[in-house]
Amino acid sequence: MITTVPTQPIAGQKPGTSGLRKKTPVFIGRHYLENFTQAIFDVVGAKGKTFVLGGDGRYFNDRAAQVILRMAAANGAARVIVGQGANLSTPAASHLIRLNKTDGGIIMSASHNPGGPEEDFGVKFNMPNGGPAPESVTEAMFRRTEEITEYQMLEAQDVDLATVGRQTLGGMIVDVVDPVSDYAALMETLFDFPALRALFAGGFRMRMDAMCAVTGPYAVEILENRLGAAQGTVTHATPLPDFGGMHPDPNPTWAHELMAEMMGPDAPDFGAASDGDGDRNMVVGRGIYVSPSDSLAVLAANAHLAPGYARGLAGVARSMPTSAAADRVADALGIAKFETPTGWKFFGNLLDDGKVTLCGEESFGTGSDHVREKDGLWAILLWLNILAVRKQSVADILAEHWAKYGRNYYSRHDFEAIATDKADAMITALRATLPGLPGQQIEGMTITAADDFAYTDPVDGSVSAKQGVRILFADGSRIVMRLSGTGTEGATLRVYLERYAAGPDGLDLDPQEALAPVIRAAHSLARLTEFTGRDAPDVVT
Ligand code: VG1
Ligand code: CO
Repeated sequence: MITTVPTQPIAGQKPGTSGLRKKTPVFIGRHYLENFTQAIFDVVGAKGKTFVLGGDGRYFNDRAAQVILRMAAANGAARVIVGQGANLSTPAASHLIRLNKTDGGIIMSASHNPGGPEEDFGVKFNMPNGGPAPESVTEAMFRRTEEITEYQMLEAQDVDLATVGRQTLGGMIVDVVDPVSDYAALMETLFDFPALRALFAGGFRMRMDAMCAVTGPYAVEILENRLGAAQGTVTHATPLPDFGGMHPDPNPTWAHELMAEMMGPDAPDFGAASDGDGDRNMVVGRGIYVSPSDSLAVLAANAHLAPGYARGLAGVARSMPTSAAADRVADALGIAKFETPTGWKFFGNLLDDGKVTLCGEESFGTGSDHVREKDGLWAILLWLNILAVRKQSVADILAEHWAKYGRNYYSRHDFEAIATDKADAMITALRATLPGLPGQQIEGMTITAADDFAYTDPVDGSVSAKQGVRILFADGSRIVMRLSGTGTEGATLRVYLERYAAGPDGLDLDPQEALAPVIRAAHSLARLTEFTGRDAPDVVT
């Protein structure tokens, strides 16, 4: 029984950096999820196709899955592969899309944003390559939501998503699969599991904070069950619809329990955390935090120590606001390097085309060509593999890295929930000043270039403009400013700060101290307090 339900466009269904994210009550609102889902199927086509479906387990995930399944069946899809309980980490969903050669997948997630009846929800579409839909596709979906008049819905009972196995829904096959097993098998092909088992058997201690989000079952299976890490290594391991009230954003502010333990007297050898949907990671050594930009650089320099990357890397890509630490490694290795706009969708073509093997963002995202999403647990396993081979502490590995390449001091300052008009006014005013900046002196530094980053995809030639304001200095320092595209309330201003120290002296400063002149320059050039009323950031990473 397929019903054609009349509807009308709902304003604002425009996907941002990573899918459509809104407050949960908005998503639960009449026709909201249905309109967007129909727009997805109208753009990519559903008839006879196979999709993957899963989410990060947040509030409304289970209900949304039933709606999407009924709509997929009504739109003529042949088969949907669903993670048990409607759960799949984002990297696991990307893997299932590729493994089963499906026509794409729908991921229900608002990633690192809090979950719950009054918090955030999100939906995004991933392409047959396993990666987030590019801008041309998300734009088409948005346009479709602006003209939609009806959607297709199958009248049927709920599918049993608790039980692994095959069912039918109307004429469509629904395969409920274990969310972990295929992903864990992929990890076994990339990393030296016997060496990692030996590491843990030798007394290596680790803490993994899954933050009550989707990674828990993956981390328990891989770290504790397969690699023999002590029971209880993974904390907050049970995914909860409201993430237990945690803010599942793996940074020093929100993963403060992990940070306290790693900086404390009985710190284990290695600490890690992941986000709501399992694509982000934070890595911490005993007494030392690893900035995501440094993590990407260290992984690039050492990836060949893991079996999956023993042949070396084709190239490395980083998002523009990410520090240039990885570039220095690429140059030393003589491999290609790329600088893309923020968001994993921009890495897809480079990975598909074999131009790069590793990618990373300053926002705790690292990944490789094994899937088409960033992958938190993958990054943690690569670090473990490197630690197992090098038999050094995280602190020693970082110190050696900086001694060899110099150190890109780096920090991101987030100013959250600014009134959108104020944030827009500040960026507009800043843009207007850019042409006059080169040659000017500020805080004893000379500005050499200032622009609004535009990216031409080297594979398909598509152009993405206005991806962030950059101000570059003669000494290699840099300021980047952009507005977040994942928030659901007001505007979040991200200020990215970088300063290079070649060494051998001055490699051990506190990043905030090392960056102090750059921070002052950023505030002054953007007239940040004047426009926003803020003088201190809400979150510093
Ligand atoms: C943020 C990060 C960006 C990341 C995106 C999605 O976007 O800065 O690097 O790709 O989140 O990550 P924005 O537009 O808010 O700066 V996730 O783990 O939220 O899917
Ligand atoms: Co995420």
